Amino acid sequence: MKTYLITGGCGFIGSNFIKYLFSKQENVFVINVDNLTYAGNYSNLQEFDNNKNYVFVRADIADKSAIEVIFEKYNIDFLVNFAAESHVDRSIVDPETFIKTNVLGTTNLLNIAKKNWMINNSDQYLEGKKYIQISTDEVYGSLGKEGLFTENTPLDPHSPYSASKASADLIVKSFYDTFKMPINITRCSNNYGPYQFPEKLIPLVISNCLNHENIPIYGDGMNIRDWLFVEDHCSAIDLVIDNGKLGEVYNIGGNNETTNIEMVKSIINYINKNVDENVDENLIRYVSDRKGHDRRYGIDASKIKADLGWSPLTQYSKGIIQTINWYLDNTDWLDEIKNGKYRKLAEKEVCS
Ligand code: NAD
Ligand code: TDX
Repeated sequence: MKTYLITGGCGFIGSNFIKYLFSKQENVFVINVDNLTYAGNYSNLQEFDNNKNYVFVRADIADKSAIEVIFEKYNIDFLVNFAAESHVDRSIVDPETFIKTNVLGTTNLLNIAKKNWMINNSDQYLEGKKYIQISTDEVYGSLGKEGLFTENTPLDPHSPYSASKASADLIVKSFYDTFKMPINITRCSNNYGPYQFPEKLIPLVISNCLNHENIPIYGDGMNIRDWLFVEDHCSAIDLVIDNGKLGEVYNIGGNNETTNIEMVKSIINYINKNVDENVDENLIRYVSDRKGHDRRYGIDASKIKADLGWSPLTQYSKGIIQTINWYLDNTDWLDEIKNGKYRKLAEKEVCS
């Protein structure tokens, strides 16, 4: 039985990852630490309420005593850090919150994991322990028309969000270089799928289509993102946890680049044909560009493919339809997430 401390498990990718873990093997114990910010939804994992191998703890990853108590109580094998402030637009308005969680929170987790896993202040660690930092392709900055990000591309973040993630990556790396702490860092491209907060482009477009609201396109709509179905991200992380070589960074991506406007139009057209003929491209509104807007992301995932045998299973054309249909089937989730009902429920009912 392996014990996973998952942080940020009530968010988009974390909740998909916990579902993935339990679907793949029953022989796991999961402690989900999440402080339920606006982006965290306790209800995403309510199906595990009565699972004896699942524990939810409401805590901030930057809270020393809360994290220490968890390490005292449980014999943690893997710490997988998903917890983060994750929205670029919010980081432009309020950078400090991003530094607190993404940089100081990560440092706190590293310090406490090191203290608990290191043997007698040496470079030796208890067998089988590992810290995995869930990072992003945004740390590499922006690409021109040609080329892809490899693990050796220099870090060149532009937004306070990506700068905070790059800072965290460097702190994680420093714990490997200085203390030989067992770590991996993963850097993934844009994810899409169920349970994504509707401030991010894909669920925002679906939600606005359903409500006949305008769809804001930043700048000329020609920025390019490399989309990966969230379950394929989860399978890659799972492989890195089990087989990633200590100290290594692994890029993860779907080799599926598209311009924002092309992607938005394809969603609108699918909804027009299959759901509501009153939804059409007239909803699109070109608005001022995001400050510091990265033009193009594209991941070279050849290292994780060659070294760990990973490959994505979901084609974008199928994954996007599956995703649109998930939001259509879960309009209650969309409505209630917007008014924060699930978070309020958790505040009342969940112990910390
Ligand atoms: P999200 O915003 O949906 O979820 C973040 C979760 O972390 C929420 O449940 C929130 O409550 C929790 N959280 C925030 N601050 C916390 C704190 N101080 N203490 C405890 N919990 C806290 O984010 P996501 O899209 O699921 O992203 C998860 C991770 O993956 C992030 O680290 C992000 O940088 C990275 N990532 C995301 C994408 C993407 O496309 N969404 C791509 C690559 C990497
Ligand atoms: O209303 C919008 N209009 C628009 O044109 C929004 C919300 C976004 N956009 C553009 C900006 C980006 O070019 O769409 C693209 C995607 O935007 P987001 O969904 O905000 O994602 P992005 O900024 O690319 O970052 C995402 O992927 C990498 C996640 O939010 C990050 O957490 C992850 O690290």
